[in-house]
Amino acid sequence: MKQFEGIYPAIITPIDEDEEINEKALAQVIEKTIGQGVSGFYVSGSTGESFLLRDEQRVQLIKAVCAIVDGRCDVIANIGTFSTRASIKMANAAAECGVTAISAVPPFYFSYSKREIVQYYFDIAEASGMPVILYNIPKMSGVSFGTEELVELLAHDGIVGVKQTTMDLMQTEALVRTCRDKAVFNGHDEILLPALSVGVRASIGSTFSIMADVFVQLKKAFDAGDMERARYLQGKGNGMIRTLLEIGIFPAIKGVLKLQGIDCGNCIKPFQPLRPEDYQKLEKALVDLYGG
Ligand code: SI3
Repeated sequence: MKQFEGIYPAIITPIDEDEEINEKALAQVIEKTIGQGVSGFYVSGSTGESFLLRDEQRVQLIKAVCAIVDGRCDVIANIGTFSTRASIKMANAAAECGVTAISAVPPFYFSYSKREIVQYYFDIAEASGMPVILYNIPKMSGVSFGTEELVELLAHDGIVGVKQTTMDLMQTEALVRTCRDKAVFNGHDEILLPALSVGVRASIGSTFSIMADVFVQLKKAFDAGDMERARYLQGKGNGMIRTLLEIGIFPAIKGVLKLQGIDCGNCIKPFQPLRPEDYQKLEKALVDLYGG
């Protein structure tokens, strides 16, 4: 079974003024982060504003990322949509683009039973034949998985891992210990170091698009047993994350990329463009992170 290890940016979706995908800026973000040592990309996720994109835009995005990456590292595509049939269609399209694995948020809006959600994942895995990574993000999806439910899902041969966008490190630790042949991804960048300490080996996160180098170095320091440096780097990253969260994480990430010289446009409306005072805060956070 494939081993996933390292830092995976949950990549933003650069757009132009008509809210169409800007593939040139996408390539710039990908090249910058590959140069910083990332292991792959998570595309069409929350950070990618997937639920604000049209279906054909999501496929265009996945195709473009696979073409730019061109086999140099992994590509994981979130194909989750509102219905099983539509998710399978998106999974098959992602498979044709050449992704390494697919991932799916649980179906939301209607309050499905756990039996329906479990079957949703089994149907996607069986119909697509692709390795599936569960996307556990209770705060946004409104679906809270219990540890036993995740273990039951992970027992399926086609389900190869779970992305834990939750602060529940007790659950993450239990999954790492119980499901040894599965990949447990950390999903909150601000707790990468504690997640590594409970045995996690890979992390998917939105802020890696702007500071992958910090987190690649953090993991290296942890692996080398240099806890002082690992803590220092987590603290550095968290300083930036605090500012991003205060402003609004996804628009703020695009704002930082603009300050770093890659114009990815705004987020899709109803997200609002940043204000001059937001850019001032981001400039200061960048100086605190990398120096002036
Ligand atoms: O699908 C995705 O785009 C992600 O992987 C999102 C990722 O888990 C982020 N979660 C949310 C809710 O934004 C984190 O990277 C998060 O932005 C970061 O830890 C700051 O809280």
